[in-house]
Amino acid sequence: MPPSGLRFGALPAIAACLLTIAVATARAETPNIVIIYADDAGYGDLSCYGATAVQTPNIDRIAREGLRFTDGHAPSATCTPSRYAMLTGEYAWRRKGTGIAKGDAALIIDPARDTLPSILRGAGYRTGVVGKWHLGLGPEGGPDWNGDIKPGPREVGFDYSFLVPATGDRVPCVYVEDGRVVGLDPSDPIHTSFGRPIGDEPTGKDRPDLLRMHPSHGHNMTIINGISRIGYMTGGKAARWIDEDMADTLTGKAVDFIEQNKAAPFFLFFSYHDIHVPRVPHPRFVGTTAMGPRGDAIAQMDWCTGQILETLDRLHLAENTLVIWTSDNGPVVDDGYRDQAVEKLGGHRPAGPWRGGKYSNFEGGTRVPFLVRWPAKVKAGGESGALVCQVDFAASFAALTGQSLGSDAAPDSFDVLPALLGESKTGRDHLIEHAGALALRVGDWKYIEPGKGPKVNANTATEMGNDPTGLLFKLDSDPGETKNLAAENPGKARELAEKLSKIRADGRTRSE
Ligand code: NG6
Ligand code: CA
Repeated sequence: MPPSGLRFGALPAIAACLLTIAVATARAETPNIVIIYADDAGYGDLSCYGATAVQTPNIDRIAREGLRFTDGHAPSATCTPSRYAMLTGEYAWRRKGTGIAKGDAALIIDPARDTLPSILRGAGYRTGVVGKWHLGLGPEGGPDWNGDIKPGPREVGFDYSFLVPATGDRVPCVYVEDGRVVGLDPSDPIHTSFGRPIGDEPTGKDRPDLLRMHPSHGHNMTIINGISRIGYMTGGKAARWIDEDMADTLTGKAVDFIEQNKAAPFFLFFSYHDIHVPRVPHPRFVGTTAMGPRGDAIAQMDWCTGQILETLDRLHLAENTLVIWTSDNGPVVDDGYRDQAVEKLGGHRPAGPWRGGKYSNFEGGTRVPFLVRWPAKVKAGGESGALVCQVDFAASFAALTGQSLGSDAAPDSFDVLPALLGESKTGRDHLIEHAGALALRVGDWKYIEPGKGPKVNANTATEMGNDPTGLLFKLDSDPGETKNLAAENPGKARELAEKLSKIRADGRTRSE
């Protein structure tokens, strides 16, 4: 064949290719994306989901101006695995070492893999994370708090980071900005231990007289700011945070990030400490609810949300900013401090209509508040029953911004963008919920695999959903998971158990 024939023969393929690129580009959009990620906020903790004992007008505004999901999920019933799954698009239970991270854990995300921020960075976004991290920092062996702390957020796709490194109740109680402890005096280096005690600072165990908030379980090690924590810490005195100021500090950094990046498309992962323990809101929120510190922390969290919305308004960015408001796991009332959360709960139901809460295989473990607002695209005031999960953000936002995912990337993330934008009532066709055991949701059915452990967590009083032979529920007729149908419907239980085994063995659920 003459060379010219070859060229002409290739033309249709080239044209098809160009067309595909054109279509992809035409579809690609780059709104700013802000994920507001609450810690331990339950489905029933917001007034837009039915709470009456506390009002959340700013968060409610997101619901009013956007879309409110009733079957939106965190990937897991605790923090570290949920965050891991949201940022990587991979279910955390597939990876060892993704359980609740110690305060000195090494970075648990492999920097070689694609992540939600790296995908968006590839689409031209400036990416930032402000707030609770709890995904480990530093190389194997853990971080050197006194040097350059890496790998960390930068290595997994964030241009900017300002972190609570682990949790509010774990040492070290310092902020880490772009890999350095903020305000560290080099002559007072930081050391931490999660095993043997170190240093001679008082602990909650030995000096309860020094405490202004007492532990109910655990949390009896080094006392920082009058509150004993998980883990021992020495040094870093000038760098230690004041719990009361944390919400203001983090909100200030989040607002700065938006202001500094208003010209580019930006992705901000704003990860609250609220309403995790220790609940120590700023004095201006103390007593604003009748529920004690847990209710007051909800009020504070709502104020923080308002600051973000006001910033978007002030900078005329609201119209083309996609705001998601959700939580890393379900609610817990007593999570280790005697802070009156139990005594003052009254009729408030933190998990709303769902059974269980944080740590639990029941719906309360992962079914969380889930709001999406994007005025340019999403109709205001909608409600959606589509099954969606934070693990889907990677594939969905890749699709939104015209990025293609490698076959190894985000293996459990589905493109549910039409559901997230309210264009479709259908989200995923199935979902794995993860607590102690795994549960599989398909349609109205939910199967919880056999699980060891107590039926009720003795510390937190959470109903765990553990059962030695497994549980089967039909959520349309029994949303509260009260009637185990496994014995009367063994065929369905077996079918779902087999599907769950296959999902586990396959190592991925996204096929393309
Ligand atoms: C638990 C802590 C709990 C909380 C949780 C992590 C004890 C007894 N309990 O081990 O207080 O810190 O870890 O919460 O120490 S999460 O939201 O970050 O997953
Ligand atoms: Ca949490």
